[in-house]
Amino acid sequence: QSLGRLLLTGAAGGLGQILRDSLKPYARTLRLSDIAGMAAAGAHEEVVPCDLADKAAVDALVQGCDAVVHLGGVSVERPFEEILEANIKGVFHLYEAARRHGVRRVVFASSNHVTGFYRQDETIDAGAARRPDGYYGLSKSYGEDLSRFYFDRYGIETVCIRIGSSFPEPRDRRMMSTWMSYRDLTELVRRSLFTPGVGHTVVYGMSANRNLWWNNHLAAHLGFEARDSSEAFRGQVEQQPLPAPDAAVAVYQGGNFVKAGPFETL
Ligand code: NAI
Ligand code: 15L
Repeated sequence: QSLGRLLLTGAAGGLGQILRDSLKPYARTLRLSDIAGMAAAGAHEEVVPCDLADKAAVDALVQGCDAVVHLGGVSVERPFEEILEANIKGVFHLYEAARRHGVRRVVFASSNHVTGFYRQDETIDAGAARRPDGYYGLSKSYGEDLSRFYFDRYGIETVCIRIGSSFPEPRDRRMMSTWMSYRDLTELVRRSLFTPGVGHTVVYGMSANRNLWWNNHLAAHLGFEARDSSEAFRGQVEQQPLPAPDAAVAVYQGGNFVKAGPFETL
């Protein structure tokens, strides 16, 4: 399976650099975009710098693309004003451009922080009420609602991947549950791009870790089965000191995001 032109936003970021490489087989042309500097275009690549907060620039960016993997935006908890520009206005600009230019499929990098206030002793599925753990989580929650609206109104299909923690290795005990390998992420993105009739799907992005907090039965139609597991890293992670039992990182699924801020921006 291969697309004509696939747009990857956030291409300069941690996951963008990985997917720039791993999604190569799935599109004749990859259009890569970010506000930060990117490596020069290679074969079958186009590099198009763009600020997601600039509506006209995003409109031009999306023109000519068959599908979008939307990773761009602020990826951690920050003052609302920053999140507003990159994430909230940014995702609106992206879907408006998708509507105007007839894009039929978007993969939206949502986040576990949409449900970060659930406790680590709870198991939830994508039907659970959202409990965002900050402005960042709220912006991803908005992106999920916005993409639902663009499906209901205009038929643009979206898979929202509530990514857990996608890094080379889990960094702490919490990530033993939330970790997603780059290989598993790539496969989930591939299925999100090519599975027919996804409509509007919300799926958690994690590897086949031992203690999972999320159940993906509502996204079974994607046919995704993780191949990696954080277990391979348990020995090294458990050399770290145990956090206090009442520390946010040990209690809440969203870890320390639940206590970031408040930000005094006045
Ligand atoms: P990252 O912070 O490394 O990459 C995000 C990219 O977006 C950056 O290169 C940044 O320059 C770009 N960006 C920020 N503001 C922008 C703007 N106004 N216009 C255009 N580009 C802008 O984050 P990472 O880890 O690569 O994550 C990618 C996506 O996946 C993000 O949307 C993040 O929220 C989401 N995600 C990532 C997780 C992870 O474990 N890595 C977990 C959950 C969600
Ligand atoms: C996220 O949403 C962030 O983008 C990423 O940097 C990690 O903090 C991840 O969640 C996590 O919860 O570990």
